[in-house]
Amino acid sequence: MKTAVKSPESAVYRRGLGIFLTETPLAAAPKHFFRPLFPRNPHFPALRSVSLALSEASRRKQIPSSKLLAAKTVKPLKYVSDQDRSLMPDEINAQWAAKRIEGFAQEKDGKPFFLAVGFIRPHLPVYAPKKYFDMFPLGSVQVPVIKPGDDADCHYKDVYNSNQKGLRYFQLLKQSYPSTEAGLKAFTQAYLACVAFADDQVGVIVDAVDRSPFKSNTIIVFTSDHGFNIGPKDYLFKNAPWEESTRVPFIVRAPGVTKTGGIAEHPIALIDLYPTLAELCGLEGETRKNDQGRPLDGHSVRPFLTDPASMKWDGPAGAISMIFAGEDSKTGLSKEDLKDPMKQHWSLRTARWRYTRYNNGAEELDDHDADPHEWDNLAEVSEQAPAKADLKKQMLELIQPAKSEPDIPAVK
Ligand SMILES: [Ca+2]
Repeated sequence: MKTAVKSPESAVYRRGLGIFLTETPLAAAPKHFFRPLFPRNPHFPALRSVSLALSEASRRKQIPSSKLLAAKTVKPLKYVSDQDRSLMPDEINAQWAAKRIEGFAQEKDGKPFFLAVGFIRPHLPVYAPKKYFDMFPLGSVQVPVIKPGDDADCHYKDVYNSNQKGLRYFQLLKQSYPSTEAGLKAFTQAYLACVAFADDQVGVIVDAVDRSPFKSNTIIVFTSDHGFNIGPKDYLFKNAPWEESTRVPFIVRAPGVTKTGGIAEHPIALIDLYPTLAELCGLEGETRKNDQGRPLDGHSVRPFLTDPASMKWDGPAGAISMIFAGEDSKTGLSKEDLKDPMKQHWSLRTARWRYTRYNNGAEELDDHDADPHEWDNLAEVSEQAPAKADLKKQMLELIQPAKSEPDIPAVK
């Protein structure tokens, strides 16, 4: 098949709002540095053409391409060798944050600070400098445990068409390598390389905190907005309701509160981050800016930080994830439907169960005590009907907005 995307002569990758273009021809850079995700598929060239990337940036920022170039938000990438090259976006972010922490120390004004630092990797495309690929030789890479035909009792394909990214990417990966396992190995190696690369960047910031006067009074939280499904259920992407896609790291270092190495088992959700930080920092009072705001949701996870073995807290028994139904949907959603929480797909994870409910009413029920890979959908097993009904009730309580909310006057 032919593609409209021409084989690029320059390499491109995103840097937050900006974009790098290479000065060197693609062949001059090591292939692992700009690794093609689907090497045998022309629809996924390793690197998109400059004009395509520029037009995308232009569309996103709503600025003409010529202005982007003139404003130098698009910069050439220098690559001579791994030792002599432009920094990658995440490296720039990490170094910026480390410098900022040094700056806070020099200010000596005694004011507390909040610093949020985002990293792109291991987001697609899974590019990282070669040394991180070398840490995971292909022969040593373990791919996820996959049961053939596992997707047969799932309902994802009932609500999404085959063009949906996770379904499409898995098929493309299969087509791009001599075998599915070879494709999954290559992808997993790249994913691990990106995780190791991101881990190093986190280290740059943690080291900066530890060198600073803030070491013993700074809370560090490391988390992510989603996981990634690498192959199980013939799916390769985020945006799936299953364990690997909905699970995120949630690592907290809170001096005087957490102990090194503690692992809590109770499910929590990212909505709990804000109340947790507020409690740890002793912040009280109104959280709304004006009358349009709503009371703060979520619950502090402090009970699990002080005692990881605890299963008791003020929050719910399960964590919910919403999967946006709008992209490549088979279920015919209107523009209004896309804004309606009840028209999306939802998944609830408790300590034992995962209960998933699609917007067409189809259900999946997984018993993690017996089936950690979520291979057997028990939603139609009659003995599990009471458990399923209870999980559905818990899910609806978490999704549906409260009928009435306390009338708290907002701070002006
Ligand atoms: Ca299955």
